[in-house]
Amino acid sequence: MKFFTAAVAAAAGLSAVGTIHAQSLPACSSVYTRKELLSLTPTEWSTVSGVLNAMQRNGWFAWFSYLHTQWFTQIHNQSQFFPFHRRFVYEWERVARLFNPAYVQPYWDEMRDYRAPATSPVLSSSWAGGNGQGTNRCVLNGVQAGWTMTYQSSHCLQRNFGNNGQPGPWYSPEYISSILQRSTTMDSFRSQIEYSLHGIVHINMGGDMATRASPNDWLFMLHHANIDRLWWQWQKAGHLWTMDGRNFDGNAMTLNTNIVYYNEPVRAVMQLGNGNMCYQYASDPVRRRSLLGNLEDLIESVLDLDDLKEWFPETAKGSNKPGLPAPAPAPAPAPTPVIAVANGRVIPYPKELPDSWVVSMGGDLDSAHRVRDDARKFVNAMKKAGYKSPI
Ligand SMILES: [Cu+2]
Repeated sequence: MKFFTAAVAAAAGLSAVGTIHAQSLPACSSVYTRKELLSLTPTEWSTVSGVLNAMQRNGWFAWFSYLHTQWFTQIHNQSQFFPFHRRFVYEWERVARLFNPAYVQPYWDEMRDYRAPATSPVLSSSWAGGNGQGTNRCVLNGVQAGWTMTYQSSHCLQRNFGNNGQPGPWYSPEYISSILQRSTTMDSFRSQIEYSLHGIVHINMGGDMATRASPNDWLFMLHHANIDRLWWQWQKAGHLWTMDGRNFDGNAMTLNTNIVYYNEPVRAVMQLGNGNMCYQYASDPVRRRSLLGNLEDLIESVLDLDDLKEWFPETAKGSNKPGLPAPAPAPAPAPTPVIAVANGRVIPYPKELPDSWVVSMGGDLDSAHRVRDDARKFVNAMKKAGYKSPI
């Protein structure tokens, strides 16, 4: 890609960790901020919904669904997962910004809503809309209400919430934080996220979201922006340039490996705020909401850490707290009530990915089972320690 060679020739920029890094691309001259969906202003939301309607009229939903379907087996279940999806959501946003430069891709803070996702305002008529209705499970409210999708064939946009219309529970912010703290390789981080939060949201929303053509549903972009945000949190916690594991062809994945379809090296998307990745994420809503400033403080304050060291190694170390970095100077979000720990609740077991779905998506059952068992053990350990979550 032209921009990449030019950028490399132009010399290395400052990396996010504050040292000159040979792998850095030049810093962006301006950076826009991806916000949580529910913190958009009415003006921002009308920009977004206007652009989505225009993109639908112009066939972009079909195009992105086609791409995701076409390359499906090469972008999941190995180390292409994070870089491909970062590039893919970025491309969506880039096209959207051609329609209206004010468009910025929002994300869904799915951890906030993990206990009962269907009750989230995100899935209400004011925003992304809710469960499909009738025999065909057509989505009839929200920004895509009554839409007819054209890929792969003409059909209404479908959702079919799992668990008899009551999807979830999903994965607690505490568990996601634990994954961020425990993972030391891209390969382990990727399979932990891919087979926990990533998979359950796809299968639990059902309909188009549970298929290879999931970008038909705009929830895909909200979901993958959140997944991308988690990757970035992990990167910022000492794994900025971490890339390992395997490519789809079995070869080692490196920073020089090309991203599937886009044919740009992985390094081109590694560092937000540099090169073409001129965006950042708004401060973490989980951090704002927790009683003591951040979840690790909370966990530390109410627990004998000896019991939980293996789950929260960084918290146990005391100092730097990856997973929940300091809030970026971002626009003020909608106020969220602080829930006292006294009203905290035991973390529920997350819903599990059905084997049949994992297999039908070409996934790896061993990985899925490993993550399932890990998540169960985590819930047991937190329960045993007497932990009650404020979220
Ligand atoms: Cu995907």
